[in-house]
Amino acid sequence: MFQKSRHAAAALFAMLFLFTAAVHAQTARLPRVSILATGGTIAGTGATSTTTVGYTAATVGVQALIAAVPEIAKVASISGEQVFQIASENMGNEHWLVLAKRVNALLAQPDVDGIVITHGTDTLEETAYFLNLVVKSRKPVVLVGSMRPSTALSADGPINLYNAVNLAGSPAAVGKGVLVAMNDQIHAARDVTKSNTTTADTFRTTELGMIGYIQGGKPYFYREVTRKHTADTEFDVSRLDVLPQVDVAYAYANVGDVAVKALVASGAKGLVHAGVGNGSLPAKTRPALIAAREKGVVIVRAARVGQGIVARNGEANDDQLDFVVADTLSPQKARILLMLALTRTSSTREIQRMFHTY
Ligand code: DAS
Repeated sequence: MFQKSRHAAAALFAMLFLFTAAVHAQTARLPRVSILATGGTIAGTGATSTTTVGYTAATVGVQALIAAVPEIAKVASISGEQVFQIASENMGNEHWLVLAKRVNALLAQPDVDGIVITHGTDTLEETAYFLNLVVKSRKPVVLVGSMRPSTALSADGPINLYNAVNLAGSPAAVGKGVLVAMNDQIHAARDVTKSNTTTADTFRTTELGMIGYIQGGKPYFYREVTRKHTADTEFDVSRLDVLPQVDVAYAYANVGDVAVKALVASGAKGLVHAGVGNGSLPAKTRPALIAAREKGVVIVRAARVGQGIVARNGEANDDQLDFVVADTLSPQKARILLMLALTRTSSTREIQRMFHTY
């Protein structure tokens, strides 16, 4: 009898030891973050330390970016991949499809806790929103860039990258959607925009507000987005090799219909009109937009102003014209949502639902 109880006690002790060791390993384990590099200023180099414009973007490789910030190794277990090496003004639909598929493949791996994407700042907000609509995971995906090249005095890339890795590895960032980490701030992909040509504080979410800060490497969240994203998305690009052509026509005083007609003639399946004010349609442009709609092109009324809701049936009778309104999305982001919407439907009723959902 005594022999049996000794064995039971030993077994219990062994189980307790293994459990404690497992808990310790889990809590001691650094988060596993994959860094996907695409180019941009964060990978840029200038001729001198004071060259903050007129430098060359997309020259430094992902391993060099990681090696330049050895502190990263203390906060995360890192892997790095060079997906592209481009200035982001050259980012295209084909790049987005490659990137999205790679992100989803990595996030499906149990040994990946989060992803950082280093990216040029010019179209960073667009890539972030595209991924916000097609990533099929609640794990953090963080986009980061810099406004000064790696060779510059007070280059902002290293601290931005350090912050982004901390954020991507943080449980607090899970389920928040695709995030942009720049200048110690956390922005949601849907509403952030690049607001200044050259300053380090260029990324702003002017009226709807950024959602948190990163201070001392730690993220602090103060709000959450209300629109659907990532794991709740209805869009799936896993089997797509091409996206429908959707373009943007910009309005201004004295504008005519040349751009609209040319874009439709080039094969646009959707057209975002970046209207003045509340998405107003200039009289010289309106007939061409109506003709495009009659040809089956889906028209989205957006506004060039940058903030506010484009009111349905406000500056135009959208019900009668069978147009869609962009809600608060910028023209460049409305283009992204319309592209993805057209991979699922041509129904303007359904597309308008999508613009009120994402
Ligand atoms: N040309 C810019 C780009 O690649 C450089 C940058 O700001 O990242 O977006």
